[in-house]
Amino acid sequence: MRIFAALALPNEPRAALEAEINRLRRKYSDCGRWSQSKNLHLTMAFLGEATPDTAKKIATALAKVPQTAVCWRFSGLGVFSRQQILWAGLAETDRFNALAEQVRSCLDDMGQHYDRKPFRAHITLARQWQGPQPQALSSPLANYSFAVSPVCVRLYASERDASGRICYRVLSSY
Ligand code: 2AM
Repeated sequence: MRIFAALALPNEPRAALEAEINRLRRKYSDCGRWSQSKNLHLTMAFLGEATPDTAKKIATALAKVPQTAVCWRFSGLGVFSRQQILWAGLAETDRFNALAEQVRSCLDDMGQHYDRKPFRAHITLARQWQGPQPQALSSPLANYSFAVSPVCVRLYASERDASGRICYRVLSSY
């Protein structure tokens, strides 16, 4: 299976992103493939193919990452042009960077390979993005503020449902 470690979103920021996706979709419906609300997450490390046994070991190791709390304030929208991804950025990146470093060093300690691309705290809103660049997309996201909440790191498997749509199955959370 294809696995990755990610943060699940608390309800309020998830609802804000869902509203933002719906708002953008009304204007740019054909410009990309929009994320489903239930799939929204913040990837900490993408591990790729792994056996169920390895996934279990990784889940056990990740459970040792100290618990912390973060503020899910958004900075606005961004685009990774090469990957054609429209994303929402997090404002308080230090906390997320530190957490990604802990998750990644935990994987390093167990000799587990993962995608080494530098971490950038973002949540994918649409893939195959053909729409405007972010400067042209004004967004209310940066105006919202949410309470600080405990993070929930999860190990997910990326799968396809019966109709071929991507869905993410939680393998573990702590
Ligand atoms: P994203 O973080 O930009 O959304 C499952 O595929 C998740 O892992 C997605 O959220 C995806 O992109 C992220 N991811 C990071 N590196 C990846 C890679 N090399 N291949 C596939 N997905 C990757």
